[in-house]
Amino acid sequence: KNEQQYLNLAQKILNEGTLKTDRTGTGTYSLFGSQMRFNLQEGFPLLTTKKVYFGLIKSELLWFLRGDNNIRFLLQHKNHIWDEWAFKNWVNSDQYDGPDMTNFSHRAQADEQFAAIYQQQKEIFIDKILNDDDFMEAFGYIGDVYGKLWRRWETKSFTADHTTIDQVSRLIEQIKTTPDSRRLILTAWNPETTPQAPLPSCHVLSQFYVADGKISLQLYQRSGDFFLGVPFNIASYSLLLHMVAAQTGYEVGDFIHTIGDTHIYSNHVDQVKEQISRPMHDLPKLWLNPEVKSIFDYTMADIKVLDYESEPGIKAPVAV
Ligand code: UFP
Repeated sequence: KNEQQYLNLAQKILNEGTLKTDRTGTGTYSLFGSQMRFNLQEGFPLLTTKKVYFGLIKSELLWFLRGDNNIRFLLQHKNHIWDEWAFKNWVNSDQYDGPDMTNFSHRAQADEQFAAIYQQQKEIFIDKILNDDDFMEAFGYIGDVYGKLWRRWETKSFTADHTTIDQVSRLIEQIKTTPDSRRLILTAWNPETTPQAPLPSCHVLSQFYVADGKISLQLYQRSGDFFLGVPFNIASYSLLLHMVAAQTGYEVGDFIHTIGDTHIYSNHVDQVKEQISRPMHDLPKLWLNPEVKSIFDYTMADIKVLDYESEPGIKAPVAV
């Protein structure tokens, strides 16, 4: 079963991972270089050993495909997965004059009183991003990552003529015209600008491959939070592959997930053990509205997961 690979790799990280310090100060069990292969013909790999919120995956992918890198669209879809990263822009700026937010993520986990103050500031922030255009322009962007790089990569001559490259359109065109190509690449790492983003892209490179009437995708992810991030990432790129397949006339093949630093945070170990001990259900199916004629025209209602049965969600603190 597809999901078994995820559970096996989780167990392997716990057994063989090196206990390592990390940027967030949390500590992780980490392996370098891992791979899972999901045959999408066997079902859509939305994990069933815990509930994974597919709505968040959909709205985030639609946001990338819009070429958007401002969190307003996500907030309009009640998606809060990128809030902390944009919030950082604001509290580190000279326009912020609220209570001290230094190291907000750690302090909110350790101190209830601070957590309430932080929550209040976050709500102010969200409200302003949604309703104040100048504020949204000043603090809503998350830098040169996915959306921006996928659809609006700035060329060498950008400063003079504003020319950008739409990698996704080119990719779809290339798949249609030269399916045998070994250059079907989508990159999300610009060495000039990405390192300065509040969260530099985790999904650095995607490569597509066509054979036997099927299209496959391999993702290279530089860093994977195995418990919280990776289940989302598997579903997100599997969804992208389904969309690309639908728009180029191929069946779906494999989603191959290659991860560099593959880690379990030390404060997720109990949750991972709990998940490994749970029974699996059959994987759900993905439905895409067949009327949609361009990869850029999907809306939330055009994408559905059918027959999703899962064990309940498992809570765990996010390392920021
Ligand atoms: N992370 C993921 N998947 C994502 C994403 C982030 O696993 O899609 F955006 C995790 C990986 C890591 C942290 O634990 O977020 C990013 O930290 P760093 O930039 O130090 O790798």
